[in-house]
Amino acid sequence: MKTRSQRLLGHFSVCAAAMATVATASQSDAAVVHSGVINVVIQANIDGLYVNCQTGQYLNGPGSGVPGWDVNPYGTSLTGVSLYAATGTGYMRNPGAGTSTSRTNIAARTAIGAASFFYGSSNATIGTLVGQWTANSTGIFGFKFLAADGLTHYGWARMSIGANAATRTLVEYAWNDVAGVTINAGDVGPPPPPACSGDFNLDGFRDGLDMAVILSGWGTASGDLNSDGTTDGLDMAVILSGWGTCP
Ligand SMILES: [Ca+2]
Ligand SMILES: [Ca+2]
Repeated sequence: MKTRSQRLLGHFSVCAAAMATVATASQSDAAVVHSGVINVVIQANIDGLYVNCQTGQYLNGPGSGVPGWDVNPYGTSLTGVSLYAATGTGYMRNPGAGTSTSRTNIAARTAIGAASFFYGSSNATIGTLVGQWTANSTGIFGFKFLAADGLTHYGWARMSIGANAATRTLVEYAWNDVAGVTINAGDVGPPPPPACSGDFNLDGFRDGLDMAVILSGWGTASGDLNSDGTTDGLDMAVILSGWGTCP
């Protein structure tokens, strides 16, 4: 159980603050917003780690340090990590587990959305049953939360468990910035745009130095830019079409 003051630090009271905060999480053009790999230790006490998915802010407690927080793993147990829920937030039950307990460890690509079952405050328990967590391994929990738009959004977080549940790390998380739309566990959105294709020596230019790599690799895969397995005029064309300074 958390203290009364912590309970009052729910999401609604700080929505305005969240809306006024400049987003710092990396965001692609698509709907999935990914934190990147953050690997932040979740402290083992009654506060734990508070995360505001939308602003990208996270901090080991108290919750007053993270306005509008959405996700809060905490606790001192060696056998399970407690997950505390703000108003409108919930943690997903593993769809393969029974309905009697809040099993949170879900497989990669599991759909997290309106059809999922969510608990409020929940528990990530170490054990051998479906949906439980394993020491010295990494798992995913799905969640929903109210974003600054006041609507339900779905997300996932990857948590690494050490020798016991009191040793744990939040590895990364992602959420769907389109309200009500499913996100799949582990989905980080589309890959970043390719680096300056053809800049073999990474000097920021596509020029004769890179063309030399094409020529020296001619007929082999070593200068292959279009992924057809060989180096030829098609790869030369990639460099010529982007000749000069990389964008
Ligand atoms: Ca170059
Ligand atoms: Ca090629």
